[in-house]
Amino acid sequence: AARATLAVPRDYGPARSRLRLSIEDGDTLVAEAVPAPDREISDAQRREVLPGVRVRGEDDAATGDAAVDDAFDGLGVTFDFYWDAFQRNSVDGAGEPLLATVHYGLDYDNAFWNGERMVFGDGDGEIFQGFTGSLSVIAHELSHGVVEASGGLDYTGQSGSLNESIADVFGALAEQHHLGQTVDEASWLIGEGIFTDAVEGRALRSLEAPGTAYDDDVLGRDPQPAHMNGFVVTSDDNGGVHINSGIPNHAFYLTAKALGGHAWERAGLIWYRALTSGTVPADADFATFANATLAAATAEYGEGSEEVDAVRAGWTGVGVLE
Ligand code: ASN
Ligand code: ZN
Repeated sequence: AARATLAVPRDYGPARSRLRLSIEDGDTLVAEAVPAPDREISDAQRREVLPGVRVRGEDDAATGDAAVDDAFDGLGVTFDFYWDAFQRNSVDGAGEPLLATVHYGLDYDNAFWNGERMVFGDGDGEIFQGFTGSLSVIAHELSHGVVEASGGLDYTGQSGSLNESIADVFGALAEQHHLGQTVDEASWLIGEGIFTDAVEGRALRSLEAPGTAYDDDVLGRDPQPAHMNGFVVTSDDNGGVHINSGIPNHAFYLTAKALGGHAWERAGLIWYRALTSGTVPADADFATFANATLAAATAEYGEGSEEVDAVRAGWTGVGVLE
């Protein structure tokens, strides 16, 4: 006889993000309820006013406006990634609607999460094209919401760099998951394709080789370090949150490469478990988060496992742990 269960499969994270409805016949999984996203895209019509005009809801057909439709599709792909990889249902783990505004501002060269929604500029057309053109950027912004819902990381100094890095890690993983890429096939880039052809650069950031994503007359050189010996002390950019994120980004890359295969399955799961463990304070520094990933790897895979070794080697490789 078939049996329906509402199971809590893991002993981490907020309970509401772990509920999973399945129907089993003996040991056979007959059916499983997979949650669906609830997306709403608004158009700021090139003004810096939020939320703008609602232009597409979950049940609406494509609009023909690339920014609207790319945002809609990118949010769906990111939603599917979080569910498939971590059984997380949306930003808050409880099916929170995914809200985005596109065509924000005039020649606006950025995208951001404002605590409630994702916001995307069109770019100035000289340096940047529209920010919805990159799945890793869309997934990065949504992941800022996941970080916030997991207790948050203060957006300054090392905790701010961790916030940025975790958004990059899951931004990259959402793209890799969508494309079915292994660690060796992945680009490890954030924001590939959003520069115009006039810019000497591949992307905004590289987890594989921080500091090499661009080197351009106008933009300058990618300032990211890949090791603590290059840590940048600055008051710009909230204490260099988009600069020093290169260090934890590269620790993740080293961990994932050591494990091989699909990065979200083990390295990504460990980072996710650490983020949602409730043991990472909002003012965590790199070492605190590194130790949380070690604890998560130990809980998930056991002491002395290759996963624990890979995580430790990742953080020692960038000079965060000894
Ligand atoms: N695109 C940037 C980010 O999401 C915006 C910012 O500086 N917060 O990190
Ligand atoms: Zn960010």
